Amino acid sequence: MVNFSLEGKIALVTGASYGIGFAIASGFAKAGATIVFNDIKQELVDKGLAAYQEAGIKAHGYVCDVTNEEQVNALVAQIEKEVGAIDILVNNAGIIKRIPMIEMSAAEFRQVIDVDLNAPFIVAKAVIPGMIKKGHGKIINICSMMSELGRETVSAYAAKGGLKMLTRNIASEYGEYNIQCNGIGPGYIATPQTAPLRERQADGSRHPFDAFIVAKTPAARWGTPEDLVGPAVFLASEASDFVNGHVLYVDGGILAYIGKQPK
Ligand code: NAP
Ligand code: GCO
Repeated sequence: MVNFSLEGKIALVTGASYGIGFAIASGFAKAGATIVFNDIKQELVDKGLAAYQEAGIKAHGYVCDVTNEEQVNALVAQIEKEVGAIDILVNNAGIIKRIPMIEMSAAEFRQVIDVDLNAPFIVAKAVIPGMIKKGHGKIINICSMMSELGRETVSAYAAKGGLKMLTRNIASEYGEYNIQCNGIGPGYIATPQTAPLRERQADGSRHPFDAFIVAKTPAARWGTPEDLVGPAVFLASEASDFVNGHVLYVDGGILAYIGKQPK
């Protein structure tokens, strides 16, 4: 019998007060997991706790900046004490800066790399010893179309290409401890992060980028955070115990598609 259940598992989803992280954590809870999440500010954690409660989910929320190794180590120790050792980690917290590369400061570039690549390293490093002790663990890194593709203004999001390779490195180094590390590469998903790309124009028409994405996606729509739930539950469950170092693109077909032919 294939086992997709997360019953009895403890899952830490970073930056999961809303958006993709919230949807994945909520899906994990429905599959039986105990949910722990963090966010960078108390007000976001409070907002998240209220949203989980409204969804009928008992979640544990903590303030923690995932780029800060000391804070992350303290968070993991606190979770182990108050909730239990972590079985599933989703490195979801992320940022993007849309700035033409020659106008971007090195400090801005570093900030994106810090949250989107250094932080998954820091958090994974903190939870792996507990997973080794338990004899199993699942790490899911939230990658991107930009793990494979380039586009104007998002040079620092190259971090997501690095995150794909970090995924393969963790899988290579800790697979023998029954730890599977995989990525999910979301396509274009309607969340606050992508809201500026979907804003209506002054004349009420669609943002040109919005129309571009719908045309570029065989599914002919933006994804929703809920589209990521099934793939995430699969990668967190025993059903994927021999899947390691893979990035599962959940993109409505973008990466498979050459684009619409001109009329
Ligand atoms: P989002 O709406 O911006 O949510 C990300 C969360 O992470 C926010 O709560 C954010 O807090 C938090 N965060 C940022 N920096 C942090 C830090 N240093 N420590 C702790 N938490 C921090 O993003 P989303 O669209 O749901 O995206 C979630 C993940 O998917 C990100 O890694 C993103 O890059 C990735 N992704 C998104 C899309 C998409 O189309 N939306 C596609 C592919 C990949 P603040 O609100 O304060 O920033
Ligand atoms: C952008 C977008 C993307 C998406 C996503 C695609 O400006 O191109 O924000 O980077 O958020 O990561 O997978």
